[in-house]
Amino acid sequence: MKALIIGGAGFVGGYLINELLENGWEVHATCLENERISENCTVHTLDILNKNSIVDVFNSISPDIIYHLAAQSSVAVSWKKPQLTAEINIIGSLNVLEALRESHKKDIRLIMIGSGEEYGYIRPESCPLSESEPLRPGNIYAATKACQEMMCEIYTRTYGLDIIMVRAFNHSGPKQSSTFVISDFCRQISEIEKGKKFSEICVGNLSAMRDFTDVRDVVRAYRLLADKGISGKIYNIGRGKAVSIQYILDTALSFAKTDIHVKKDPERMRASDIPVIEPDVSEIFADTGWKAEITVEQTIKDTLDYWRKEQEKCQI
Ligand code: A2R
Repeated sequence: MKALIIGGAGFVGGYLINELLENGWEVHATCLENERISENCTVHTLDILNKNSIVDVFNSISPDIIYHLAAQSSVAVSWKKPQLTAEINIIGSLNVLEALRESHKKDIRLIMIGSGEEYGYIRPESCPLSESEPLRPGNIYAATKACQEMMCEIYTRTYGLDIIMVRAFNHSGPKQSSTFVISDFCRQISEIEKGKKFSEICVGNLSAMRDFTDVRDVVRAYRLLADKGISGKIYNIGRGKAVSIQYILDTALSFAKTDIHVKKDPERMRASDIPVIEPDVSEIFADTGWKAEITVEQTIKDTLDYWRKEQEKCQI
């Protein structure tokens, strides 16, 4: 199997490259000019805002599977940079779809990565959210991902393209940017342990409940979907069990080697925060047999160990 990963230099990209290589796939991955991919695959430079260069990459590789990961992937950044988020996530994804249509290669399968954020303003009683639940995005990032998915449905229906759409719920693990909550808490703890920061952890809204899956489980789902997913279908990917951010904080603090005070930081409160998001993951299980295996506690522990090693590196 030959895969092309668009946006391979990001957090998920590195894990997906390794997951596919370990399973004997030929792997090509793209990154922006200023990025690097250290994994052992063939690397191409690509900005998805340049449609013609996407066509060139598709034609030169002729992949069986394309994973589209390139995105402005942060909700927090989307509040600050809504235009940039819309440009990359909507125009960029449209460019990928157009390039695929123009390539006239109907046997390429595209796996389009969307987000659990797309569900947006849900009623708690709607959880667990099935894929048929109406989308009511609550932030710009979510709106762009919902739009990306709608465009995919149009291209599937109109041009017969083979596309699988994913709504990935929160995923985390070592190497994730500290703009995401587990990584943020673990990084702060590692800095406090090293004496680089006063022994106070800054937190935002702790009552929100989110569904966290380890990134290593998520990329296994992406691999299985290439083979077993049903064309034109949308799949939730998550654990199927939301936990509060308070629980994430308490678990991370339970691994800390020193006493840490908790400080509420108004800067970290979102302009709009949805109380509970939890998926129904029975569709992906039925079609691929996938379910999350790594516990949230393990993800937090591994992420904290990662940040501790990063602190050691800074000392050298
Ligand atoms: O923003 P950067 O410099 O970190 O680069 C990101 C890259 N990217 C682009 N690639 C090609 N053309 C563009 N115009 C463009 N703009 C940004 O996509 C980054 O290297 C990659 C996305 O990786 P992350 O931000 O680390 O996202 P992650 O966690 O790997 O999530 C993968 C997918 C995304 O579609 C998320 O929205 C979804 O899973 O949850």
